[in-house]
Amino acid sequence: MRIHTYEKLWIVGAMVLIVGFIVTITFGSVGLGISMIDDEGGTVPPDELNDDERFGEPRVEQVGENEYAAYVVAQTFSFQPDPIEIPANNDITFHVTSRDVIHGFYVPGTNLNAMAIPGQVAEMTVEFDEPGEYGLICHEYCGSFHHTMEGLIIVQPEEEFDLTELSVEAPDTVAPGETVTVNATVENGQLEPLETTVNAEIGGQTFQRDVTVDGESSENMTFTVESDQLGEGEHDWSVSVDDYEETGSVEVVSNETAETEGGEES
Ligand SMILES: [Cu+2]
Repeated sequence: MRIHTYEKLWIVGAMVLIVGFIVTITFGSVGLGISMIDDEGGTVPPDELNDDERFGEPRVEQVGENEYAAYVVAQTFSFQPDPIEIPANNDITFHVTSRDVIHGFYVPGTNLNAMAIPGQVAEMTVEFDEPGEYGLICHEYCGSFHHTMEGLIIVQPEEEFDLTELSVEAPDTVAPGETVTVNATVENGQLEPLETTVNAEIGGQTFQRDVTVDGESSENMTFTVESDQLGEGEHDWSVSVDDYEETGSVEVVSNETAETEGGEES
């Protein structure tokens, strides 16, 4: 059978087009690593978010080596937590839900894009290669201040990222003869132990303590100074660990003043 030259050309052209379509569609669905959000995240009753294990405290936590989870709650008209701090070059799985109405969760310039639906949890895993600040916007109309609803994702260089928290308890006033007790708690949210040094200063007296905080736990430490050594008046204190610092002041007041103040309070 003889096929006309033009017909051959059209057959070949049509074949090339068909193969081209298949390659394009396959590459777009597999090659780019873009995935659709399914219902794997499950459900959560929106009126019970405060008691929920995942969303009661919106946060970022480490779930494995180079793997983190970010639990995000959208509500009129903000995102929690804000900012969302994550390390670069790690797998971050965002779990996003809404407390009230439908919101959007979109990081412009990326394919991080989901709807935050009350009752539903959207799950998506991404990796940020470039440290920096990324804006987060709501792109589903959610009410009169929808246009103001935004958040921030801070991607820190991997080696600078930590999940350390410092909290300090100190008295506002002490009477002469009493001890000034400053309690500090260092929390390590990461899985690896944290070896660091806690520096404290109370009214010019300095303390330095090396601590090792196990993964996902915390260490308490106490710093004390006799108020007689400080003398009457106001004295500054500070406690610091790595880049975190808490400061305040304690006043040593004579007994009469302390009693009067106590009386006013009760
Ligand atoms: Cu909105």
